[in-house]
Amino acid sequence: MIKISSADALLIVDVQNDFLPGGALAVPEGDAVIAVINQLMRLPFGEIVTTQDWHPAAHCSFREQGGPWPRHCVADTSGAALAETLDCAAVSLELRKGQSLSVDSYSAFLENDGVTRTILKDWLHERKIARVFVTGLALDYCVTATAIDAQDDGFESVIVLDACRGIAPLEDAVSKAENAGILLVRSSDLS
Ligand code: VGL
Ligand code: ZN
Repeated sequence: MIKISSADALLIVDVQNDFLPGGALAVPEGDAVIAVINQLMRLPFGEIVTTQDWHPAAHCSFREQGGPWPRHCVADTSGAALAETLDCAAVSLELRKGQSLSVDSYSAFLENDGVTRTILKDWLHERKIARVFVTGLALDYCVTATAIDAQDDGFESVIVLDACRGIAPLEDAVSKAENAGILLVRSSDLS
């Protein structure tokens, strides 16, 4: 068992309509994370953070701009909104990322250029957070990138596997996270 305390933060990555079944970049079973995350939010985390992929309409990651993805999570559209059934009452920070036209940001800490930081590291440090539990979508992109950068930024970093779903098969993301030294747990391990 892992006891959650006020020095722990729950990071809820990109649980947005476009990543749910029927969305523009649907993650298989993406909606299955919502109930698990709602349950996790009852634990005594010091901070709970949601992130949102929040792209301009002509973002570099979109296929029509030569990028790898269909158009998704365009700022201020319903696809970019958080899942309606996600219980956001206890969320203390809503972080939006991927807003620059020419650089994507899978991680909630660091853009894909490897140098541009978001506010998240300082924000968590100011609030005395030592450990982060990362959940959400997609496990093999934004979740793993966020967990690895959290660790690089000096936080203890844990992925809650059953609170995540990925685009590719689970094994690839799991071995990448394990190789990076990230602890993988299940939500039933937390109390
Ligand atoms: C994501 C691909 C493109 C994610 C975001 O949230 O994992 N994946 N943009
Ligand atoms: Zn994106």
